[in-house]
Amino acid sequence: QEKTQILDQPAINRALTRIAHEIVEKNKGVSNLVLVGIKTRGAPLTKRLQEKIKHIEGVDVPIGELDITLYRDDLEKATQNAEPQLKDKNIDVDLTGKKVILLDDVLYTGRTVRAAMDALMDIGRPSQIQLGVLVDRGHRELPVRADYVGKNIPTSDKEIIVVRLEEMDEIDLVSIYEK
Ligand code: 3GP
Ligand code: 5GP
Ligand code: MG
Repeated sequence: QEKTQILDQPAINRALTRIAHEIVEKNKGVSNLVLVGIKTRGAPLTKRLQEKIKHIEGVDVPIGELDITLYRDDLEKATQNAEPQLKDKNIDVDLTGKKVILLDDVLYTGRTVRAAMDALMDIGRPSQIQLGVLVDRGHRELPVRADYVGKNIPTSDKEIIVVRLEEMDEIDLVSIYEK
């Protein structure tokens, strides 16, 4: 049941433009950066940021993607017994010595990001890992924080954030739903 629209298309676009500038500023340029999106909706966000950074700096920052999904050893078990883990990866660049910026649509418990960081460290040895998300909905269960945040949306555990992106959902819209 839809409650409130939080970000419309212009607002999402402005947030991503700001984050692109923040990435360039914090890293004093874009040398040695790699953008890695967490599927599914982290991937289109990564492409959009790559385009925006190209506008600012004139450089195509390399991108990759990780597919992190919930793993259940017993499908009958409740989701609270499931832990996200790496299902697939598509990263052509050597990550050793690179500054990797992980990107996802929503940050919640932090467990997906933890699994993504494990996967990155298995692939290579990045000099640094940073994190960017479109929405931080709170409720962290691990000491994870984002370096770049589109919008902080404090949620109750009965609410979920629905992120729709044009590339897959025909519309750009972030809203809060009551479960
Ligand atoms: P997305 O990354 O494409 O947005 O986590 C798998 C999908 O389920 C995500 O797809 C996300 O949108 C959606 N989702 C909605 N609410 C939740 C939630 O509370 N936890 C998780 N893990 N995923 C959620
Ligand atoms: P975490 O592992 O931090 O609990 O959850 C992060 C992952 O789950 C993200 O990939 C995100 O897509 C998804 N997720 C968690 N909560 C929500 C939510 O409220 N809305 C959406 N769209 N995705 C969520
Ligand atoms: Mg996601």
